[in-house]
Amino acid sequence: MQEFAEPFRHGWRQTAQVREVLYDGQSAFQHVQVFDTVPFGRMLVLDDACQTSVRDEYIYHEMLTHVPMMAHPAPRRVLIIGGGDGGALRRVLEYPVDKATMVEIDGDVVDVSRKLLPEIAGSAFDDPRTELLIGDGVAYLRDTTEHFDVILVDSTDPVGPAVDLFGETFYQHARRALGDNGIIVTQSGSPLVMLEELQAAEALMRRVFPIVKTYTCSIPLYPGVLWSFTAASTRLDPTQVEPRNIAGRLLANGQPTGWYTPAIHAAAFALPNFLAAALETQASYDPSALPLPLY
Ligand code: AG3
Repeated sequence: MQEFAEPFRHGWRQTAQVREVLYDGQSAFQHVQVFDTVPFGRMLVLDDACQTSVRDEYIYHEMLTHVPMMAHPAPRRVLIIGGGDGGALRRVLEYPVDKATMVEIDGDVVDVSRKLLPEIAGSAFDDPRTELLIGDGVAYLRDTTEHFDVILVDSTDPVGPAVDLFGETFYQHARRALGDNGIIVTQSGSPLVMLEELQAAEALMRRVFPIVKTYTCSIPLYPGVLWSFTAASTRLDPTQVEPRNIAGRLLANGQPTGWYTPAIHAAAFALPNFLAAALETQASYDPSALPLPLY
C-alpha cells in the first residue's frame, strides 16, 4: 500500500497508509493533493503539509472557531483568512452572524475541497451570509475599511504563501479592523516540533495586543499531535468566559460539537509547564534548562 508522510521534523514523522490518490496538482501558489487514507479518510495536503482530514477536521476547526466566537459576547462580522476547505466557515455560520467574509489566496484549494471534501464545509459556501473572496488576506486586511468582531487565521505553517500572516504589520492591521472589542485567533503550530514558530508568533502578537493567550488541543493529523492556537485582543480575555454562557450559546446554535465543550474551553488554556516557560521567556528560553524531554 502507498504511504504519505510529511518530511521529518527532529527525526520524527507520522505516516498514513494511502488507499488512493484522488488529486495531485500544482496551483499558482502550491502543490495541492488529496489522498484517501486508512487512518483519516480523505485528507488535504498543501506543499507536503497535512491540512485537514474528514476524520479529525472537527477538532481543529471547533477549537479555532468556538474559542474566539465564545470570547466575544455577540459576534456579527467575522473574517476568515485562508480556510479554503470551509471547515471554519461552517462553524462560524452556526452563530447568528450577519456576514462571514473569507479571503482565501488559492482558489484551487476551494474548488478541490468543494469537490472532494464536501462534508467539511457542508452548505457553508452556499449560505447567503458568506462572502468568499479569492485573494491575498494580508492586502485585504491592509486595505479594508470594514470592522470585524472576530478574525480567524486558518492558514498553512508560517512558510511559503502564509509567511506574512504571521508578521507584526499584519497584526497591526488586524488590531485596527477589530477595534477594542474584537479578537483574533491564529493557528500557531506544534509546541513540540515547531516551538520557535509559536514563540515568534506569540511575541509579535504581544507587541501589538495587550491580551495574548495561547491554548492547545491534540490533533492526530498534525506533526507532534499537540497543537496550538494563539488568541489576541485589546479588551477581550478568552479565559474569562462563563461556562454556563458557553453552554447556552452552544445549545442555541443547535449543532453538536465533537470536541469543544465549556470545560474544554477553560482547560485548553492550561499550559504544560515547559510551554508556559517557553512563552514567558521568549527568546531567552533554554530548552536544556527544563527537566522535560523536548523535541
Ligand atoms: N491549517 C493549519 C494546518 C497546519 C498544519 N501543519 C502541518 N501539517 N505541518 C489547516 C487548515 C484547515 N482548515
